[in-house]
Amino acid sequence: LFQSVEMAPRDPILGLNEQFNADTNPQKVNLGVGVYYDDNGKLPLLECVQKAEKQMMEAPKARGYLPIDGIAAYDQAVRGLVFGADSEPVKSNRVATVQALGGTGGLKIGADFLHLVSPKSKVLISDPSWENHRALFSQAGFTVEAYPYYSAAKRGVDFDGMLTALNLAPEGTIVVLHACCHNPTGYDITPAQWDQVIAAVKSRKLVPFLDMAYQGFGQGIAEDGAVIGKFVASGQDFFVSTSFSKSFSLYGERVGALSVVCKDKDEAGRVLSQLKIMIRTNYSNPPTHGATVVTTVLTTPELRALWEKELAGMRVRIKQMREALVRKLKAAGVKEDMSFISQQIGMFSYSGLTKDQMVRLRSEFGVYGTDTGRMCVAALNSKNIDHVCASVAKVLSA
Ligand code: PLP
Ligand code: TYF
Repeated sequence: LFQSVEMAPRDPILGLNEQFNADTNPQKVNLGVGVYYDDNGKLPLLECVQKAEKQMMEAPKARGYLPIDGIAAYDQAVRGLVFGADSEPVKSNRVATVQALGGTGGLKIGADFLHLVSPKSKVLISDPSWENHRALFSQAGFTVEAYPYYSAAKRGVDFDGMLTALNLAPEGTIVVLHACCHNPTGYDITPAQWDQVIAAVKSRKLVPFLDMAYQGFGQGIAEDGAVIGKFVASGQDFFVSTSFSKSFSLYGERVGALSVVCKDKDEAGRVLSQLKIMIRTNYSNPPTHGATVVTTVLTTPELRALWEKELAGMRVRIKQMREALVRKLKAAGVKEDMSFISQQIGMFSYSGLTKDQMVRLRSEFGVYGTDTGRMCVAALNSKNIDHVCASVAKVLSA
């Protein structure tokens, strides 16, 4: 049975971790995977999470099966965060939300459901995008193509290219959009450009699928979520996947969600019933711990305020690292203008370095980024940044 099974390629990002772990260079720095580390290079355990867990331990609960769509209070808290508790679609009960296994789980439930209702549609992802977008929608049975997004020449978004591609897409095409903090480039479109994208998507009758994995890492929780309000105002049906992996530093708990904005309550009820089948046939129902933590934090005013403060702390530290990177690269002798790094947003920087340069960074200096030149700025700290800057300067100078 397995004789002809071929070895699958490693995940280009997660595979780097294995290589990093095996590296004996004492100065090694992992800027590969998109994970936020604090200034001591440690994965943070947020105080709001610790307090919520303490509260949960004080009144321990048995762990029965959860409903298929997850903890009701969690789904409600997600709707409140993503759309606003008093927003029209939430008040009208026309948003179907299910708890999911991370943002990836939300995307996959959405992809499986879309394949059920619209199997012939094509999926468009950004060029480049988080590679799992392509893999996941392909695995769900779709043909996946890309719309132009990043222009190396412009060091920014090829917005004309993006808009042209959307305007040429056949009706029903599913368009995956990064709600904020574009992965991998670090370049977002402006609010005015969002208006144009939304108008194009609506007039071409495309199906928008917003991936929100970094809410709070750009400008702020509300600012980063503003695009959702714009889609609601445009009066379209759309999908939103939510991830709390980064914003709660709860990577391993797999806490996320999928929300589908429908025309009315009746439609949302029918959509929810189908989403539940997708879940039921995959893993029956989701786990309790992470979602209970997030619900406790989001619904307890002091913990919510603490979370917002801690998330702001992560956001501000990343911005400081971007500025330090620009300054220290210059001080290390880099002639090119690297100020674009502080115009980028979120956890990543597309550095503009070539594959050969990235390979040299790894093999000669123990500095790990992806072959595409992406570096996770959120893994820089006051102790490793000088080594990173000196290494980049050496690689760029020869
Ligand atoms: N979408 C994007 C753009 C991401 O960068 C990530 C990162 O992991 C995810 C989705 C998946 O999030 P999660 O780890 O919660 O599944
Ligand atoms: O882009 C990243 O680095 C994160 C983490 O298959 C990640 O989104 C990377 C690859 C992957 C799953 C998560």
